Amino acid sequence: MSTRSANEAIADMFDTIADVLELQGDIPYRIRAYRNAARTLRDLERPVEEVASEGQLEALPGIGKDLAEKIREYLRSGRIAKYEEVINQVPPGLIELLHIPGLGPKRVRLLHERLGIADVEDLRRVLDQGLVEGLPGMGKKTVENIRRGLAMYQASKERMPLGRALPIAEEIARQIAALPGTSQVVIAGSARRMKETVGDIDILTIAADGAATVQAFVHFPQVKEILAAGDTKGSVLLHNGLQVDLRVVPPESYGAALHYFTGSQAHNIKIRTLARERGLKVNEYGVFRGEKRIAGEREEEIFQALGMPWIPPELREDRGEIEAALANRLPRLVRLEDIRGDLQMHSKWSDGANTIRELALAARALGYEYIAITDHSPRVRVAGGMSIDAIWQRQKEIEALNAEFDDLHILSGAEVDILPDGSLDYPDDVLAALDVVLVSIHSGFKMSQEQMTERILRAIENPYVHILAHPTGRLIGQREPYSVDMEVVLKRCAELGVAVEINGYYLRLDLNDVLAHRAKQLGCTISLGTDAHQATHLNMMRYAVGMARRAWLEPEDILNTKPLSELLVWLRRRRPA
Ligand code: DGT
Ligand code: CA
Ligand code: CA
Ligand code: ZN
Repeated sequence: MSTRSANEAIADMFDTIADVLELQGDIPYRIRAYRNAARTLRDLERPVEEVASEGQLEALPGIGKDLAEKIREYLRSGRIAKYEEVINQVPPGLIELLHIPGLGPKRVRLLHERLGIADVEDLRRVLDQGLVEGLPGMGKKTVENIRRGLAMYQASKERMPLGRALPIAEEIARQIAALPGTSQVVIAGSARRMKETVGDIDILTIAADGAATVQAFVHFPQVKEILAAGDTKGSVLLHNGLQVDLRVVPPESYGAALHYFTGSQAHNIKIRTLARERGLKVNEYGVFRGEKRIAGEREEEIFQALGMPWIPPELREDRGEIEAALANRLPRLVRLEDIRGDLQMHSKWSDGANTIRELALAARALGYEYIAITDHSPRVRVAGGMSIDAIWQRQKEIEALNAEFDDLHILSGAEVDILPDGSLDYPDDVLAALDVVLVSIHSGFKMSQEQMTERILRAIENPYVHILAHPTGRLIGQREPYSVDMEVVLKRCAELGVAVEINGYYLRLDLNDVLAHRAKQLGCTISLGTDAHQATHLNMMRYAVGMARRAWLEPEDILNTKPLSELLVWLRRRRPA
């Protein structure tokens, strides 16, 4: 049995081929083909073997004849000749260097040729010795950027984005649930709190035979290394680098253990202090008065014993949730079921992999009432931005689909680039013809805070703008937010009635929880969008909702909890008559 899914193994090989081609300065479209195929395989929700056996590989987005043949080669032989050929052409450490923010292939090649660096260790050394500054194109600022990129890269190796870790954890949890004698398998820790990145995964279960359950767990095919294996606890490192801890807990303290291992640590500490003030003791076995256990079986009882209602995990960060619970003032948090549509996605008209019809069918399957198709504007050239002519053609396609579907309404939208001077990438008469206008920044990140703030303020002043998308531009583990005064921007959005986005794409999660909470306080409306570039990405709405819940948001705070009729009114509200 293979230790990893073929989907993941092939995706990794395609990515590595792309990396090497990039280092060798190959043609961009060839590099992009491998990257797109890798993304398709990672997002594919069933085994690629199945697709291959149905003869449907070529029907997958971004998989042509040549790449399909490479996939079949792997499924036949466990190898891809092209992969083996290219990895022998460069030192492996050089490929890793490509993943450091601020270091493109050109710079890696330069550092390799001039300073002989071959891996991350070498890079750190030459940076510390001041050898990089002064090389062609390596000014003080660039070097500082590389230094920050290296720090971010190292931090990101220790924490995995939630959107990568959670599906892996859920698969492991399913496997544990399928073992004989297990029940109530649950993912606790930061993943249950929907934190944007996780250090490791914590799983709890009840089991008839603890030792046997732990043994089965540490021998799952995904496991690379066993870190610990006892009667009630197992800890493993998976091939993909994620650590998973399993704890077998007795039924009578299941609720207490779930509360304890959900954390956060800060929340736990505050709960324990509060308990002590009331003459109680709380630990992972229960709530105790003296020697007597007064609660422990269900999580709800733990809170009840302390005189408060159950607190949703996403709030448990010691950010005022315990005080709110004691005062019976917890928010009625938004749930995934409250979301009636998705307000950011890309179709084949720009850089999406699916047609509008395919996106619409996927959205219907999710039970949505509406979606906004928000293809890029022309300036975002890497994303195949839409010409004005293309907008009119796309409009016809949308009208036809709207005539065909009576249970889903497709809004014609665009994600319009904010140019460096704050003007927009389409003229007003084009914006006026769109149902939904998102604006966002895709280039020219390096400005002073003052300039960037001015740029965004000017953009949202335009009366056709509805939503400020991925407002800070950060990419988790890859790119810091650009420098911008969000306090000023959010205030102005609230005044103008421009919504701000929580982008649910797992590497963005932008606004994050803290900023989204501030946006609510300032009176902003929040829009949730997945920024899907293929239909399967629509499932990432759960991460947007997770961020919203961590921000204490209620259904009323969110634009796309509105029924279609109300949404349409909202969209027309700011427009000139
Ligand atoms: P992570 O893994 O870094 O993303 O964050 P968590 O919150 O999952 O932390 P982790 O895995 O170290 O521990 C899981 C939970 O167990 C944590 O949220 C709270 C609880 N816990 C672990 N160690 C301690 C501790 O020393 N004191 C307290 N009060 N709680 C702890
Ligand atoms: Ca954890
Ligand atoms: Ca842990
Ligand atoms: Zn975008």
